[in-house]
Formats: sequence, C-alpha cells, structure tokens
Amino acid sequence: MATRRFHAPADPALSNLYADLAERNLQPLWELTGLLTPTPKAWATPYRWRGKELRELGARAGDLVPVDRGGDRRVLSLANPSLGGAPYATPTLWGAVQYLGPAETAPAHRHTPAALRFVLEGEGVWTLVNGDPLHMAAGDLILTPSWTWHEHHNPGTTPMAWFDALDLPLVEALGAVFFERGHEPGAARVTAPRSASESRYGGGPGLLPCDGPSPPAAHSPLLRYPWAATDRALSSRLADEGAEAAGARHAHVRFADPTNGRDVMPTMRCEMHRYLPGHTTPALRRTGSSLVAAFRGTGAVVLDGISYDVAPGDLIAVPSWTSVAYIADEPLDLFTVSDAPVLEALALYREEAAADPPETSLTP
Ligand code: 1HN
Repeated sequence: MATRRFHAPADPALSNLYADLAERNLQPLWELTGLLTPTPKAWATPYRWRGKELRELGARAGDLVPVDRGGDRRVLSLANPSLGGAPYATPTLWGAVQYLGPAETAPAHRHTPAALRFVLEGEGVWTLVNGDPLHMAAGDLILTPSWTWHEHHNPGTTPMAWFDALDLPLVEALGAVFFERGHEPGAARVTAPRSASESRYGGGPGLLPCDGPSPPAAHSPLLRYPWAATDRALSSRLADEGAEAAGARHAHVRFADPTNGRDVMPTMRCEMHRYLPGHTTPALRRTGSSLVAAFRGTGAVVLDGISYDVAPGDLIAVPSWTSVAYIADEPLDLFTVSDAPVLEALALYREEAAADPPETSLTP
C-alpha cells in the first residue's frame, strides 16, 4: 500500500513537497496527530464472552469438526470486535476455549508463543509438557511455556473444555513466531506414570529439591498449580487474623515460580482473586492488557464505568488503561492473566486509582 499523501492546498510548493514525500514513502511528523497521547489510546475496547454460549458452541464444534483441522486444536478464539477481525482478545493476548471430546487427542507440537490453560469445569484430560503428564481438573492452572512440546489426551468418556491464554499477538508483533509439529499421533511412546515437575517442585510450600538438575531459567519449573492449593491459599488469606480484623472481603494470590517468586512465565502474570459477597473494589487502571476468566460465583466487573455481570465460564477482555472494579454478589472467584511482566521488564508498568465513574449502563 502506498503511504499516505498530505495536502497543502494553499501552498503549491508545500503541496509539491508532500507529493515527493509520499512518492518516497515518507511522512511529515508535523502533519501527524494522535501519536503521542497524554494517556494510552483506547484502540481496543472491553468485551465479554458468555460462558453459557462458549460451552454450547464448543460442544457443537465437537460434533462437527475433527480435532486435527488447522493448528491441531479444536479452539474457538476470542476475537475482540475492536481489533479489526484479528482472532485476538487484546492487542497482546490470545484467549480461547478449547474442546476435547472423549477418546480424542490433540497431537504434540511446540511454538515460541507461551500458553497456559485454566480449567473452568470438568476433569480427566492429561496434558503432556515435554512428556511430563499433567492432570487437568476444575480450577487447575497448567503451563506450556515457550517452545515446550505439548499435547492433550482425553482418555475418559466425557468431553472437556478449558480456557487457553497465549502471548501470541505479542510474539507475532515482535516477529518471533516459530512452530513445529511433533511425533505422529498414536506413535508408541512411554509416558512417566506421574509428573516429575510436580514431584520435584509441587511437594509443599517452601520445599525445593536439594539434588537433580537445575530448574529452567526462563519459566516456572512447576507446570501444574492444582486448585486445592490455590483454594487453600485464598481461604487462609481471608481467614488471616489481621485481615479478618480489618474486615477483608477480598484475597488475591499470584501464581509464582517456586524457586524465585517470579511470574510463572516471562510474558504472562497469573492471579486468582476471591471477593466476598457485597464487596466492591475501588476502580484501578493499569498499563497492559488482561483477560478475566470467571470460575465460581456471580457478580460484576465494571470497565470504564460500564457494568458487565459475570457468571461461571464468562471471559472478559480488559485493554490497557481501562478502569476496572469488581463487585461480588456471591463469593466470586476470578482467574486473571495479564502481560504485566512485559510492561514491568520494559519499565512501562503504571497503575493508578481511577475516579469511580458512575455506572453508565448494564449490558444485556
Ligand atoms: C495451541 O497450541 C493450543 O496447544 C491452544 O492447546 C491454542 C492457539 C493458537 C496457537 C496455538 C494448545 C492455541 C495454540
């Protein structure tokens, strides 16, 4: 596409200059507006996908589409309508629901975009990450870090669906996407009876192995964060004496690399939030985008003053510098994934309290 041509109708010499600039694919900065905005420009807008609809559409895809079509996965990508038809939930994050029927396998592959799965309901799929068998059940977080081989197996009799998040749009923008297919599906292989990642790094809080190989540097060596541990951590934060005395109605925990406390992967931060009934948080805005997956309970997420009610399975895109507040009707458990580690590494992370705008509308 040719570059944009500027015009100066009152000045023929300047008009000629603009024509010559356009000819050579140059643009005059003094004619460009909107490049440096006082605060981040809202070119992506918030969006909510309904869990009920995702479940139904996933099941229909399960009936109609074999798993080996396109990318080896039966995945419905969250395509934020503000992103011009791209299959992206935010400018940096891919979000999706993936559906795997009984006795189905999504074959091994690896790619440089990092992925994670948060299980919204059901159980029984095994994800192998570099051959390490990780069981998936409701509330579990499973990591498939950049360039690790991964495949999903459903040996059970019921279908399973889960939430996928990847840093694919970011890695694509950086020109760093690589992809490779793995062994043939069905090729005979021996899989360990249990996860080495979990036995080495999931033994208990503060317990690390004294021997054996050093953990990988780029991501958490623990690849599965079981719901029981997350739930226990949230309950104990809320039951903490100090917190109780201060009337805490909200607990949040960050999923961390157990060897150093850093985020689970270099590009994505994962957290679990629990809000008790009647609690409303102050509104906050942050640089970088995030996805919210509603796990249990009901309430609302207020984005730039618009209230989106949430029920289990709902997925919500929160673009950069959107003001966010949460309201719980029942105990509300929300999983969040964001690109915050990238913003922090680049010294671009900012957050500030947002003036609570009045709630303007309740979307259907
Ligand atoms: C992928 O490999 C998975 O392994 C899920 O489950 C979603 C979306 C885009 C590209 C690769 C998976 C994906 C994906």
